[in-house]
Amino acid sequence: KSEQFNWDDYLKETESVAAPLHCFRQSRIPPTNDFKVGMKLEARDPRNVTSVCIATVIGTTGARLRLRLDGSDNKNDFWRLVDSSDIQPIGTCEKKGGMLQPPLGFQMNASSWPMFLLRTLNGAEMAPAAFFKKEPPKPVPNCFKVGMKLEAIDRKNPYLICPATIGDVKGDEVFVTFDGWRGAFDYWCRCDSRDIFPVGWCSLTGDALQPPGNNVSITKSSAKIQSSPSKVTRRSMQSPQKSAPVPAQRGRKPGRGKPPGQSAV
Ligand code: MLY
Repeated sequence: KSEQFNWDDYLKETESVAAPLHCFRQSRIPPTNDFKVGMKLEARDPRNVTSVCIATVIGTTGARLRLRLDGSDNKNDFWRLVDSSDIQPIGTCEKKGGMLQPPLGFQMNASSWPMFLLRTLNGAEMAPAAFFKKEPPKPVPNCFKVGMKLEAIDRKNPYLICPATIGDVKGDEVFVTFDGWRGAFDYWCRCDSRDIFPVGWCSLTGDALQPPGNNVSITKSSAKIQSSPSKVTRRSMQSPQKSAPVPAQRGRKPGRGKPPGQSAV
């Protein structure tokens, strides 16, 4: 039996088409990932994007790196493509006349930063410049259409790449809906976002593509009722799921349960 997710079958089942390659800001052939765990590089702090910090490669997955900022905790890891403009070889910042900054939430006294920086770089294995690939050019204009299929990063669980459908298009933005997840993980992003990939991306990079959520039938309807008045209406129209993935985040009271983004798989 073929329990494994297969795009060809799935596109037929859902009578849908894959978004064309040229819609995406991704290279046609995914860049090779030569990075090794433990290597250091410079990375823009995702929580404070004006800062360039030192990061360590914690893991690699497909064309992406799992990164942790030196001096930060282990609760704020983030993932970047090897051709992301958010990462660069060590020394780049200084060459450009900039200064390396402590990460947001630097665990030590701010005054210890200069010494921390020296120590963290001393004897470190620095990722060679050749490992960093040039970011692909922006696709213009937005050529996504409602109903097109793609692979997208689950922003609440950013290590996951999942089958998704374009639910709406507005100007340079697209609404990414996650197949079988009843709207709980959907988001708007720019059409040139690095978080969305063409169908087949994961099989090229060797990344594990998540299967759609339980209620796959919803995918068809969500693609067809794209112009429904609101997300709330659409959600209430859907039948309950066997194992509800997660309550809608916006209705969540703070201090109860797991914070968004920390939910276990
Ligand atoms: N088990 C977690 C993660 C769900 C992931 C959903 N993605 C794949 C769209 C949860 O239910 O919150």
